[in-house]
Amino acid sequence: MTDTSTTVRRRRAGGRLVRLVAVTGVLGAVAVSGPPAANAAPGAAGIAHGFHSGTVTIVTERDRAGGYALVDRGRGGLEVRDLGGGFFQGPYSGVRPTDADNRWGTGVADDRATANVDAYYAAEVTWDYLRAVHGRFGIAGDGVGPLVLTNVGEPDGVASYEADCRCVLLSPPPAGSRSMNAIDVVAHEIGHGVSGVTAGFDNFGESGGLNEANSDILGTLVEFAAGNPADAPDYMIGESTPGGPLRYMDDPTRNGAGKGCWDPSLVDEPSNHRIGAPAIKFFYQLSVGSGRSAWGDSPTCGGAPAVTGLGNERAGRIWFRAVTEYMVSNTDYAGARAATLRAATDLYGPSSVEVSTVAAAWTAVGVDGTRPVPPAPTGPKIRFIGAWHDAAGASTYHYVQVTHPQRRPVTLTATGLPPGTRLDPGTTRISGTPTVAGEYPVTLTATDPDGNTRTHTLSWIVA
Ligand SMILES: [Ca+2]
Ligand SMILES: [Ca+2]
Ligand SMILES: [Zn+2]
Repeated sequence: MTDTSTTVRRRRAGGRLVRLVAVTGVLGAVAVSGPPAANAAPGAAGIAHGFHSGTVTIVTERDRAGGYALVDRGRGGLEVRDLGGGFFQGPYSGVRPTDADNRWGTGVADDRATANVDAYYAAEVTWDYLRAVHGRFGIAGDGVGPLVLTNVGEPDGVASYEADCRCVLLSPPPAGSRSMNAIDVVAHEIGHGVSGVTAGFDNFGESGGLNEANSDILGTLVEFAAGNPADAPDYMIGESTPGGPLRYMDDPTRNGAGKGCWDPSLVDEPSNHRIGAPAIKFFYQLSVGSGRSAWGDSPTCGGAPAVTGLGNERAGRIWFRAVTEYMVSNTDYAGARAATLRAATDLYGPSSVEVSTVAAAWTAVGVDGTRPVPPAPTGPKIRFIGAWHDAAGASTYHYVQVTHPQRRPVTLTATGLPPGTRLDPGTTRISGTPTVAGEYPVTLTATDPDGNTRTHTLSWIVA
């Protein structure tokens, strides 16, 4: 459940890139111009027997061999690729799982085909939630669906997000156990993608905590929106994963997963999930309210007054607008309070019950509005990238994550690219087939309309 985009995960041996999994076929996720109509592409109706999701309908497509593949053109080409226990080697890792009769999985917990369709279905319902509720077409709003890489050769029980390729990475289910591939977990990871291209949270301190909290909140909102009887909605995170629930939103102290109340030492907590704990409790109270209910039992902090919740729809709109429009890389808890108040004011007016509820719910987790909000950075920001690793002759792509705290448009340029690659016009995606091995220092420059620029240099290693 981490955002690992700053980590180089590709395994190397003897200084050379090792491809542990053969690359077969060409990835289908291509940029489209403008948002597609819902389910515009003719898909095939498949039946998935998931473990987490039960028996559900999915949309697949026919593959060249006459079977079906887990590719959904009506949802931005979102796709599952199965790494078969191999290591992540970039977006073309692994193979497309196929099925001859479009009836997928067995529903058995540790069956890998079942894990694949659980992940695929979860990505589909996440797409639907973003589109239907927020009018957002995919992670970056550009109509491109996420890529979900399953059965990644990582320690058991890993779910992560890789910003380079807009990939969700999921471990295989341990033998005799269940996968991580539930709706709230997959939506959590996709949530890292959405916040990554909007708020662009720093991955440390209170901003890092808000990054994790945002993903938990989106995971829960998607779980409610899916309305899947096999995964009854709740305010727990990862309740059907091995060892779950990972976190309780009503009261994160319930399983020792974090503090329920903000205090100045919160940033000393040992993980971003723990630093985010008061924010998931804030959201719970904004939606459900404080105290005891069918959904949980959520105490207020420091004797703060009780909170009457607004429900998921209004709470979700406020939170999503705050993250995508107002939160920035260094937003802390004081800034999150200010951003959500601003979002609620936009949506419901300055003297609305929604605004007063946002204030009450933050106060109820110890964020009372008395601390100053740190000033936002100015100008574009390029997320730190250490290196890219690819092989000569193999097609690839990388997304550069560029954000702007003032939400201004940004133009990206790139120099020093390996022969055979280019920056796709009008995007932040660099793609192609590098033809010549070598180590290329690539300079990325982001410029906004006011002439603020940011440059970043990375090493692109072509083996
Ligand atoms: Ca559930
Ligand atoms: Ca849940
Ligand atoms: Zn996470």
